Amino acid sequence: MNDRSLRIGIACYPTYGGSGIVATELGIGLAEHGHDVHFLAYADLPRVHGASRVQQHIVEVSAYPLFKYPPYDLALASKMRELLEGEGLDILHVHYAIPHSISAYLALQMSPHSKAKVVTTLHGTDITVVGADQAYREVTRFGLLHSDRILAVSEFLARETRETFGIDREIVVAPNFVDTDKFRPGPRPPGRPPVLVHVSNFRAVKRPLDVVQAFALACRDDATRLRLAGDGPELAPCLELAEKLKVRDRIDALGEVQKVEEILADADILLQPSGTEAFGLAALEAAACGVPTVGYVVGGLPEVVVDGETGFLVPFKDVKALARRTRELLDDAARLEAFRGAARDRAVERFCRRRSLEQHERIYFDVLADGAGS
Ligand code: GMT
Repeated sequence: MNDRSLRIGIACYPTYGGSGIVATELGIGLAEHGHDVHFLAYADLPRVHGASRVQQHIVEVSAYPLFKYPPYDLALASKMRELLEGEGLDILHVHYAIPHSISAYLALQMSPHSKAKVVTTLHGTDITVVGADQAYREVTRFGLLHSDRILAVSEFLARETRETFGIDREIVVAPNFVDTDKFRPGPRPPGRPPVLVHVSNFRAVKRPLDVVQAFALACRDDATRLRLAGDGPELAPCLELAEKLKVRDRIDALGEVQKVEEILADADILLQPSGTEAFGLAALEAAACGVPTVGYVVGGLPEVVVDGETGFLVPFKDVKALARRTRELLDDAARLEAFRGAARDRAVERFCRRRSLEQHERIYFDVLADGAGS
């Protein structure tokens, strides 16, 4: 591999989970490999504080009475242009198609001397929900077609993208990854009651109400606890449902957790019955901690969780099956142990951080080589 140091711009949403985590962890890793990384986002990215060879640029959107909707995409394009010209970026890697890929296109148009290449990573709802919406469909397609490389976090998402937008270009699968040194199995103190965990932003798409229902069905009369990590609009309804089902006293609502690896390392099973999931980063992080996932067969989740080996995937909306599989695992210590080992091994072999960093560096050097002769 070419070992030249690159100047890489990374645009992302400053979110606690999903694409925000993937983008920031990727950038920090690339900087550790000797590249200079510039993050662009509309708010601070606490994870990058103190990292060397990393700078962050917060995109300010000025208000004006005429603007009912301040144009973030334009402010972002202007900031991107500044970095393309001022820092001489080689790569502009945008995470989540909307509006980042369109802003990148605009920024390149405004920087005629820049030879930077645009890489767009698709994360999920940018294609399956927002991008598929008639209001954004054509502009998303435009952003994709004008990216020099399109990456998707799963085979599922690559397929969905081709079908939704009628694109027959190559889409490279660059799966989510996990730091398997940080996310690792922890000691389960002997004798402590089993612990189920759910980690999400508590939006309807994550179906956390199904988690509470399955917990109530599977663990009606025992001491098993359910930990809910994260916050969002569905959390309060979940706790109301738990009261109604008389399991509230065995549920710990932890709110937004900074060190999710500690929560996962102390759990036995992750309950993750999302309605759609392009990949399922929480399931991967759990696997790295030796925690099997029980969820629905949706989207790219089967690429992360192998049914019957590293977890169980049941038909969508079948809460009874979710509860049954959970109970089965809790009652079969040998099987749970086998799943735990298999989940950890698969995370290390297929989805470790080093492998992903090398894949991204390869993609960057390839795309730069493509453009070198033109
Ligand atoms: O829509 C979300 O859940 C947020 C989104 C994001 O961009 O943060 O998550 C998506 O990206 C993650 C990281 O690539 C994937 O692991 C998630 O599966 C994906 N979520 C969905 O597809 C619903």
